[in-house]
Amino acid sequence: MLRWTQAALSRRSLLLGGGAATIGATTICASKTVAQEGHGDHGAPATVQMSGTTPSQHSAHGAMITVGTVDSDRNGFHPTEILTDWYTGTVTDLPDGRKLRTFEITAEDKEIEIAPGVMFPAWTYNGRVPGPALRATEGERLRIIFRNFGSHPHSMHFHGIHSARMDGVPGAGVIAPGDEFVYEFDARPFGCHLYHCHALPLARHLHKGMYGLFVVDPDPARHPDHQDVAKSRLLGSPENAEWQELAMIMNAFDTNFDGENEFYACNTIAHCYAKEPIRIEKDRPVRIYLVNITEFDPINSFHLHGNFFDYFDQGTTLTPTLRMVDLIMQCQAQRGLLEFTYREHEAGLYMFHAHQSEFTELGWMGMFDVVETLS
Ligand SMILES: [Cu+2]
Repeated sequence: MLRWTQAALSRRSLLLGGGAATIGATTICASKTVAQEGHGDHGAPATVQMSGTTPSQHSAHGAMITVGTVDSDRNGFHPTEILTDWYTGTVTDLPDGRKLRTFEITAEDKEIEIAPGVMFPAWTYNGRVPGPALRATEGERLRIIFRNFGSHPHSMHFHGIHSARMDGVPGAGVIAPGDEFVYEFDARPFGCHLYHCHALPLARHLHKGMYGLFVVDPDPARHPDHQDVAKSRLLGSPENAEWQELAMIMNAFDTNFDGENEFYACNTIAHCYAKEPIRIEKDRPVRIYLVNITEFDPINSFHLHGNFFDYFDQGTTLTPTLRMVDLIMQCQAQRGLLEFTYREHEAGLYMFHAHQSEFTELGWMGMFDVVETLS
């Protein structure tokens, strides 16, 4: 039997060479085999293998896509539902007339399936990766009741403005298994933020899955110069209902714990939106709340096919920080809003993916299915 060492086994050779538990899902699907002309000086035809399910969606990247399906019921979360599943907590009135918004979050150890047949021993918020997408409105008082049912110390560190003792770092909100901590602070600034565990060692707690979106909608009354834009971002307003809003977290998984990622994804499941394209109506604008929480690789990116978008870095402005771009990059923990429309396009499948080709092939690629109307 071969003795394999980490040093002898790069992630590429691991993925391409076979022989370990992480291999099964990345082999190319063989349910339908198509012969194709070989390249240049190769006499024999190359073999291109395509998924038998929806080949038209897969061919653009040479069918480099996982085989089979992930059991979302067993995971307890579905990538399509994660896109629009905002957790708005419960709202009550404070004596001073402000709103108090309360969230309840638990940390749990949970094995999840991140690609067909590939199980990952995750640490989760509320049993899912990414954790719930919290959504509040600027100026509210927030109360987050955090209970640690996991096997390690954990915390919730919020990107935003708050006091030192609410920071979720060791000595200020990192709690032992079985304990509870209540974070409380005002919702500010408005924007597209995130929360994550800040227990040490940090990289370990991050790549195990402890992160999620923390969106603070602008209060239109506070932004008279851009009131229409603020209203369009305020969840529940008629102006907001016009938009197709999507929550996306670019993440990755180090399945053999060698400090490098073997799988990349948007919302955890490799190739999930390639297999189940995201349906959007062509006449309605799209807004993506995008976060990069990929550990180990310094930069991730988002590239949109056949279209350009406006970008609001960190979501803290009501005017774009970049206009008419088809690619943005985000360093670790960077995030922002993307806004675009396919109104002038013909209906069809439009790809989006990281423009790091390796990330694309290892799971971070999906499709928008632009349709006339959603049935
Ligand atoms: Cu943690």
